[in-house]
Amino acid sequence: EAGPDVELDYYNFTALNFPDDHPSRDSQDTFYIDDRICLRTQTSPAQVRIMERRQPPLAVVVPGRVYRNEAADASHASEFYQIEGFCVDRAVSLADLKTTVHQFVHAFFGPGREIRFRPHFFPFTEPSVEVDMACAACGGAGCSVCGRTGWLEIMGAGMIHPHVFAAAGYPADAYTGYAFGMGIDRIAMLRHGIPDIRLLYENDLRFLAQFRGAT
Ligand code: 2U9
Repeated sequence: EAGPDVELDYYNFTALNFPDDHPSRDSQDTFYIDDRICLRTQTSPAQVRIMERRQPPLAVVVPGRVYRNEAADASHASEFYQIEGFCVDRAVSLADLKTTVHQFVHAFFGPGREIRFRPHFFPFTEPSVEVDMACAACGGAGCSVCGRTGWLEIMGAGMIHPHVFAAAGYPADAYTGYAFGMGIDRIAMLRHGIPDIRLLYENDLRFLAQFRGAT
């Protein structure tokens, strides 16, 4: 599924339980068209729109372009891609989230890759976690690729906040759901050893030729 790149700040922030004074609402971080309309900073607003239209059980992924008003460097671009997924039903648990993430990591990065959940905070999930996978360059011992930690951050995730269900019009306490989000660019960089995100956007054929036939 997809949603609009140009979003109401209601879907991008308010329905996702961001407080009115949250720093990411600032025009230093978000591109505004006018005082109600912005370029989406994540794909989650599309998922709120899906929940408004459809009742659980739901299992949906939303890939798409997102926008951030911040300086570009080797790991940040003002436009990049995310893929977010969510699953809502009666009795969906954090264990279901962990199993799903584990299966993704094994399929995409190879079997036997360890993952860990670190506690984190997002307005739209509670509890929230960041997910790390063991660094393949050093096998977890610590090296320059993983900043000596042995771990690489690959996504954020958590259990959907009850305020988000309320914004979508779901009855209180009827459902639970997990959600996850990752930067596609970052995941591709880790998989292919790409050192600078900007290489993905320059369309230099000498860079692109190495991916001929790649999956
Ligand atoms: C709904 C409710 C909750 C999606 C989620 C993240 C955590 C997350 C970042 C990863 C790197 C954005 O590209 S990034 O900067 N995303 O950490 N996203 S949970 O949560 C949702 C989605 C939809 C209705």
